[in-house]
Amino acid sequence: MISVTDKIVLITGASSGIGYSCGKIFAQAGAQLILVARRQEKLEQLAEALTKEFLTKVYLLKLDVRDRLAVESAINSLPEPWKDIDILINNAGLSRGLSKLHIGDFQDWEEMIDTNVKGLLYMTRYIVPEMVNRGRGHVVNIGSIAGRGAYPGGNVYCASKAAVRAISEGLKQDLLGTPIRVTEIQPGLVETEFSEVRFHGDQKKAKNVYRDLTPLTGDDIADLVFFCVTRSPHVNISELLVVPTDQANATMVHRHN
Ligand code: NDP
Ligand code: 8X3
Repeated sequence: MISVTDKIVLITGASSGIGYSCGKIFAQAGAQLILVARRQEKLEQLAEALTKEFLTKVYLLKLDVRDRLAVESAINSLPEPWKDIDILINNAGLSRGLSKLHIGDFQDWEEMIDTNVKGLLYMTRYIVPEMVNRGRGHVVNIGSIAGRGAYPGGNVYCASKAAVRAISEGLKQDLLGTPIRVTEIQPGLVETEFSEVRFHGDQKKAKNVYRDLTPLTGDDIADLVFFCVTRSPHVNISELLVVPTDQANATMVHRHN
């Protein structure tokens, strides 16, 4: 196992769910964190908690990953000690709606593609060249079980996560010959703000997704991210599918009544 003490870890989507949990586990292990999201106050709350509990050095970036110029400027203007990003966790993402494709909402589509695909590409494009120059780094992309096959109403979200899968595979190929590692994690059902966002704030619909089953938690996924990045440098975990015991695939779940 390799240590992440004093490593610089940039986490997108750190204001909630899986990204928030990643912040906690890396802070506990002594890493320094660049926390990225649009909701500054949520980032501040996490930063305050981590600083208090683990004396973590934290740099906050209020950033919309869909905005290429903002991403470019934010990464290029990181102060000196923060420029050397060792681990990039491309986690920011969302689903919007569960409509049939032929009656889908254009804005929902734009939001998913711009965030899940283009945002991930922008972060990668602006950060990985320096990893290559320094000869060290690890990129962890949060894909989804949805990227392995579509499910009814999932259409564009599934397509965006299939893109994350292809981008991760392609990045690994393109970085072959460098020591940079690439991992894609593909979770099934994780109870976070994800379903609330998908259903535009409808908490009842969101709760129903996890009804009578035991979903994964953000901490479960953070634990796997941490596992992947702390393997020996010659070990690259390329993809990792993880589902709750109560889930077999994107459409088959076991509910306890
Ligand atoms: P949450 O909704 O809890 O967290 C999503 C995070 O992404 C938030 O911190 C949000 O922050 C951030 N985010 C969204 N859009 C942007 C943006 N344009 N720019 C910057 N940050 C953004 O959901 P999860 O933690 O569940 O989701 C994290 C990732 O995991 C996503 O990529 C999701 O697709 C994936 N995933 C989730 C699963 C699940 O069942 N929950 C299963 C498989 C994959 P803010 O709103 O403050 O910007
Ligand atoms: C999130 C999991 O099955 O809701 O990516 O698409 S699922």
